[in-house]
Amino acid sequence: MQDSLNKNALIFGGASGIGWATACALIESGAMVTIADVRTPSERNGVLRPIRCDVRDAAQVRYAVHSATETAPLDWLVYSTGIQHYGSVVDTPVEEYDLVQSINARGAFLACHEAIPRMRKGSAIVLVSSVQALACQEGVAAYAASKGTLESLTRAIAVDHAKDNIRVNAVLPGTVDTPMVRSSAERFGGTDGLEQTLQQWGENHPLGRVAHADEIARLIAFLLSDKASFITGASYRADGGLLAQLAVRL
Ligand code: BMA
Repeated sequence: MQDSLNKNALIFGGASGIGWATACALIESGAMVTIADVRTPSERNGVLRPIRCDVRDAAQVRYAVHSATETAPLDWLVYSTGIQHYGSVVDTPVEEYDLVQSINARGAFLACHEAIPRMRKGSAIVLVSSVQALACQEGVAAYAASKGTLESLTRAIAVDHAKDNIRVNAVLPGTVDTPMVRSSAERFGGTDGLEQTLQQWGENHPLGRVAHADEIARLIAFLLSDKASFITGASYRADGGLLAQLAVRL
């Protein structure tokens, strides 16, 4: 990807899962990558800069954006920070709803709020939403609502900042093999049943398996790149066919 040489990228939630896979893909294509996360990535890489950032705190988000843009404006912003809590509207304590919204959705608002004034013309943003923004399982009220917010935020930013030539798109993954999904699988399948639970969840997808994080990262890298120069305000499902399928069997 020749057009990514020396691009300045900032990835919120870049220490693991889809964010980490995206960091690796962008670094491989020649970008400089800053990761803003509460955790530090387990692997090190020379061109990767980790910054500790709790996205619930506006001052920490501002610091992360300012640090990433000290020497150059931003070309690429990815928001991949996310947690998943389970419960219906009735079961979910309001504090838990606020926590999920704050990390999954309000943090994306803060990141864009700080970053957009520091982005070049021709730059791009990807927000990592979920298929659960469009259709959902039982018992994920807070998570589904937060992912829906990301999808509509994507369109709002795309419309407002088209004049600045900043593109914004949402990626909606199905089930992906990430620490977040593994901890859900452990919760529902127990440690012993973790792999089996992941396999069962994979079988819900027409392609018959869960995704690898780098399959989502490749879509994110494409949407950031100039190859996607006429794509903005769009939502891309990468879900192994999950939402294409009705639950009706012959
Ligand atoms: C993701 C997560 C996963 C889930 C998948 C498909 O966003 O919620 O736990 O398996 O959507 O519903």
